[in-house]
Amino acid sequence: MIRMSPTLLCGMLLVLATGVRAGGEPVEITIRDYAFQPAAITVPAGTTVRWVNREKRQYHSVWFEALGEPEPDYIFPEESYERSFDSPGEFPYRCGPHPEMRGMVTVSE
Ligand SMILES: [Cu+2]
Repeated sequence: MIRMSPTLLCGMLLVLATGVRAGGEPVEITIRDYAFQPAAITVPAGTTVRWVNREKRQYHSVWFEALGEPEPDYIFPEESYERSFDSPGEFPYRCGPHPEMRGMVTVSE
């Protein structure tokens, strides 16, 4: 039986409750039923976000069109796309093939 201090335990629970902090594992967004889930997230600067396609068959893309970038490759079921956010701001994105699929990443200080 491993004993843990209450402080350590609280810290671990906080991490579980708030998601992964900057510099840790990527924060994950699920793509399913033609939607980004959750569609809006707020992360601290320096966070990597990973979108994972959990559809059975449908491909999608994660396109930060407003940044003037070309659409990236489609991600097929069980594939993923990652992007790091180093500067604070609001970063809207959409799916290329499905313009009604939209999301927002808000990066805090
Ligand atoms: Cu799509």
